[in-house]
Amino acid sequence: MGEQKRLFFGLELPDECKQQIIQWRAQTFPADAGRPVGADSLHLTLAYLGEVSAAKQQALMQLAGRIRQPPFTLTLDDAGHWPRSGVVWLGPRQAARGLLQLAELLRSQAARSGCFQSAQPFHPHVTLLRNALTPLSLPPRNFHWSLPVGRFVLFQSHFARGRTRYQEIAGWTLR
Ligand code: 2AM
Repeated sequence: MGEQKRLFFGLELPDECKQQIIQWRAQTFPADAGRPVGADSLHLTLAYLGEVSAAKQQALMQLAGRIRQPPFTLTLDDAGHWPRSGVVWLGPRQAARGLLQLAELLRSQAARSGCFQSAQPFHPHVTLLRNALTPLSLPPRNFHWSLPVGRFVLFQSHFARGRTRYQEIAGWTLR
């Protein structure tokens, strides 16, 4: 078997929004609350694919290229803490129908192509902190980002020198 890559479909966030989020995070959570995700790594995962062969990647990219769906708006107006996984996140209180449809389609295509898919329902989120294992008080929900989404991306996750980096390897326009 050839080399496998760790891949996932997701949404990139605009640079300006990433900068605003990291400023808000610094003002909102104490420095020892967890390990902050770097601005360049903030994203929203639509479908995690795990370790994927080159042949499976090609098949998944072909299916992604056939998706026809209009753009939608991603709202980030909720925050939460999952103490078991140590994740502090931002997400929508109510996910846009387009976001749910796109994730559902990518997740079902991935499952049919033989990628393991968790039985857990899709919970759209942008991970802000990792290793946040102790109880944390969440901020009042007085924040709101509203982001037009016209594109989704296939990312590769690289782990090197103790750091995870996400690299865009392909992208598709919503239309
Ligand atoms: P997380 O931010 O909640 O940890 C790259 O690792 C991306 O894929 C991250 O956004 C991560 O979500 C998500 N991810 C990693 N492993 C996963 C899994 N087993 N199931 C679903 N999503 C996963």
